[in-house]
Amino acid sequence: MSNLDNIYSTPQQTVKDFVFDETVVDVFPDMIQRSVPGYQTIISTIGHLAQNFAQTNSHIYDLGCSLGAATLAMRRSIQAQGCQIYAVDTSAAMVERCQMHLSNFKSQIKTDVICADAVDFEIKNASVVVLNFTLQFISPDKRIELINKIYQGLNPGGILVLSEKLRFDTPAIQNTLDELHLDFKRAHGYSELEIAQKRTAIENVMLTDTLEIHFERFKQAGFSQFSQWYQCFNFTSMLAIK
Ligand code: GEK
Repeated sequence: MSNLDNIYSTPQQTVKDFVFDETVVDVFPDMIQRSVPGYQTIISTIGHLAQNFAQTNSHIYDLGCSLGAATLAMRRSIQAQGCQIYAVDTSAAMVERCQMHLSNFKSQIKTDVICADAVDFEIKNASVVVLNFTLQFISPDKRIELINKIYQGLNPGGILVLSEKLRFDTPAIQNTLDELHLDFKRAHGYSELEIAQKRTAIENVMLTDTLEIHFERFKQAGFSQFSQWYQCFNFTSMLAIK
């Protein structure tokens, strides 16, 4: 059982920028399930895709792993022999809890949980790379560098799974999908105060791109085969195959 997210339930004099610290780690599973439509579907599909695309003796990367939900799903489903998973996150609090969490589940697949910036982390001999709601927290000017590096580090036939919250250029679509997302959060018990304070906390920290920008970046990096495989409101998951 995870702790309930009530971080923004009481009025705060000044709402500070959101950080992935100890307080967030404590409530993270509850927070992400109640905030991201389709999160569980995306996690289990990442497991399924890893089962289909993991190559023998290759590396699997979960960049921005948080508590390791995608890593766990992949460890459960990969059957290819000799795979090594690297779960990477910049938050020391996340990495520590992720290590504890993963150690509760037995697996044949070697897994290293590492506190590092995905932008600086070496990617090589990769068959599966996951950026599950991480790229939106990376500085926009570093994003192309990261996607380039992933493309270069992927083996032929390897995949990148990229899940993101989307921004839309058309105001009516932006407002409608945003409102549907807010209704999703209300339906999961978040109050107007919690929604408003979280919005203030995250607005300088999570900078979303349009679908067109993501696709353009894939192309620039060298991917010629990519698509969304999932969208619910303003949340999507994309698949790019080298
Ligand atoms: C999940 N993937 O449950 N390098 C590595 N990690 C980073 C970086 C960076 N430059 N910047 C931020 N992070 C997870 C959910 S959460 C999404 C991912 C969310 C990390 C950050 O510390 C946090 O743990 C994670 O990316 C984003 O499948 O909270 O909306």
